[in-house]
Amino acid sequence: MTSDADPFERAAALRVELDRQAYAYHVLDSPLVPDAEYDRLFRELQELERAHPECLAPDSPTQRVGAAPSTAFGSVVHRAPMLSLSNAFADDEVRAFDRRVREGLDIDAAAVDAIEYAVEPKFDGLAVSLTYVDGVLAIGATRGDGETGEDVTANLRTVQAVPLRIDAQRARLEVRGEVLMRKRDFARLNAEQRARGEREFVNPRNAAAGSLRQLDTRMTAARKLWFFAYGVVAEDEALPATRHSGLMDWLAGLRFPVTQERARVRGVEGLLDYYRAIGAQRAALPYDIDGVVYKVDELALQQRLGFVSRAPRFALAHKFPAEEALTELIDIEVQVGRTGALTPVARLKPVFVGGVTVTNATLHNEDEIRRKDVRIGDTVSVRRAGDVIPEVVGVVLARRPVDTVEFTMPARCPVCDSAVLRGEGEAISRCSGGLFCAAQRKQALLHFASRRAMDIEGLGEKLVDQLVDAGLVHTPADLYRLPLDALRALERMAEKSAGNVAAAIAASRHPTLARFLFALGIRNVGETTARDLARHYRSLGALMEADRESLQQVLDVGPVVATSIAGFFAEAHNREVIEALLAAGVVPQPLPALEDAGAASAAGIAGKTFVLTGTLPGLTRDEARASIEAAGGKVAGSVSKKTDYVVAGDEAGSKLDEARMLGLTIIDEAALRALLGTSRPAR
Ligand code: JCF
Repeated sequence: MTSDADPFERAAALRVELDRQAYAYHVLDSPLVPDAEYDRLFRELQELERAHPECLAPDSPTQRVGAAPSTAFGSVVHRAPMLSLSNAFADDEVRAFDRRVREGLDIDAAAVDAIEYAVEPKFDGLAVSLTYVDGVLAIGATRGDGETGEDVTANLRTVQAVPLRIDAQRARLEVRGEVLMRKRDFARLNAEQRARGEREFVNPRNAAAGSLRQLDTRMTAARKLWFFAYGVVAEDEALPATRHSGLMDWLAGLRFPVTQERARVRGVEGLLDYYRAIGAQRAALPYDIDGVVYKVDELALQQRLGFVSRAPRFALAHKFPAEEALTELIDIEVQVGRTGALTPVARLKPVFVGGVTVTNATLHNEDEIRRKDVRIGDTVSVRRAGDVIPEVVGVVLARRPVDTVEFTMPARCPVCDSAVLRGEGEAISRCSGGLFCAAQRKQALLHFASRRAMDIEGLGEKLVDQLVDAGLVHTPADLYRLPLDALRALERMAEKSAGNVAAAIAASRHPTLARFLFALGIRNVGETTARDLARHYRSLGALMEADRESLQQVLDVGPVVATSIAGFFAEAHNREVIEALLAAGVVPQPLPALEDAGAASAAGIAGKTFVLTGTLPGLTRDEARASIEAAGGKVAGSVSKKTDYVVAGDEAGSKLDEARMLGLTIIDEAALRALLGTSRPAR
């Protein structure tokens, strides 16, 4: 919308737009824009009407509290209006609130901690009223416009957290609270919607609203909704408490769900401390909240303070910064992650969201971009919740310019120019550059050096970062050509540890073929597959020449694994790295077959006592026994304190339980094979 010099025209345009958005939100349960965008336009209209009272119109959206009730449900006229709360965003507004409260109660200005407040999270759901007559839930209603709501009694009866009957000795009780959908149930619902090819909900609140307002209450019942009580309407009968917090305790005693996060604090500093504490917990809470609510705790004081127009003077909603905002998507770039995954990232016109200025947001993958129909040049909705990476959640199609550009995943890695591959049925595209790709280098080096691969002690994350950032190491082969001086020169590298690392690198020159293959970091080749490949091909050269058909002869290697192995060795960069490793003196040793494990002088096994229990996936009991004995170990029939290892397979029974009781070392087949296949003692 363009800004217009004529306030009448601008106000009219804002009303049309706000009505359109409100209809989509309240009646269709399908918002067009984030709440913050609606609020922004709403405030603009409010300010315009304040500055130019001649523009004010009785049909302005500013003149009502909520939306018109939809016609699908019967209506309920609230006995006492369902009010809204005054909002605050900044600390200063909270200070002003506390000051007004104290002034309104004629409290000495110096008594800053005079007021005790009941505080709780502000649930991001929809407000409802529950009326119990003679202890039985008789009427359940939405807030509607505050005066008249929808009769959703039958729907609310399906909500498990709402008591249908209460043990209160009163003719009539009206409890108010919030219906919401917990995050976990929301995620599950959307996954189901997606699987059925149906529309997903934008957020838990809209899902809750859509679920509660189902004409078929079986639909409501199928969606898991939750309820929190936060108030009691004072009627003829005296209230059983003198404080708000006491009322909440009473409601809890009647089995109404009340939040665990509620508290009582003193003074404005208490309010602000609570705000920050809940803000820090926000992402971890099982339900969405959009701020915190402060209420003067003492009911008598609440009554003295009274109301301003539509909101109580004794309460305040202190809102968190909006987690969603609109901005322009300037470009889509592709980032290469540490595992080679290519992630499309949106470059955005800077926007303040979730309390920070955001300029990049993830688009996850190619399919997500298609599904959301995001194009370069679009106005998009960006979400940043907690410390989670900001993401593009959707497009405002109504604002799409004519010249948007669609995104295509590049065919070659933007970092290393290797081919980009995307497996059938997979969402993620990956760079096939492996060890060669700079973006993957650090992770690949760490994996290469890890204990179960080349086992280079001391080559951890910090050192790898330094080596790569200094341009000293591009591929694992470079490790074996590192001058000691270069290591010494690195920051915080003491003389002794530089020597230790150099020694560890040198000592890793004779890995088993299996460890070497595992260290290469071929996708889908874990320790077990690496060992099976080593046993099958016996030499690196033979494996490198193997085609997909031959590879599938290997135990447990199917088409997917065969493709990734063949693909890895087909990439010229990977062959170069391997050649460089060999040239640098790295000589993989063929894995000794199980039957000649004894020849490997298995120090991890000689003299040790083993107990076998359960079914091992790839070895019979006799094979395992023979291999252990060939390596100088003993196999016992029962577990005792003298047992060194319990080898547990599937459906291991009481021996495993005993082993746990005795705190013995329990290993699986892979670990047994590792012991058999290495000449080093187990650690
Ligand atoms: O979300 C809440 N915790 C909450 C919302 C608590 C309240 O006491 C409220 C509310 C919304 C309106 N009171 C009103 C009047």
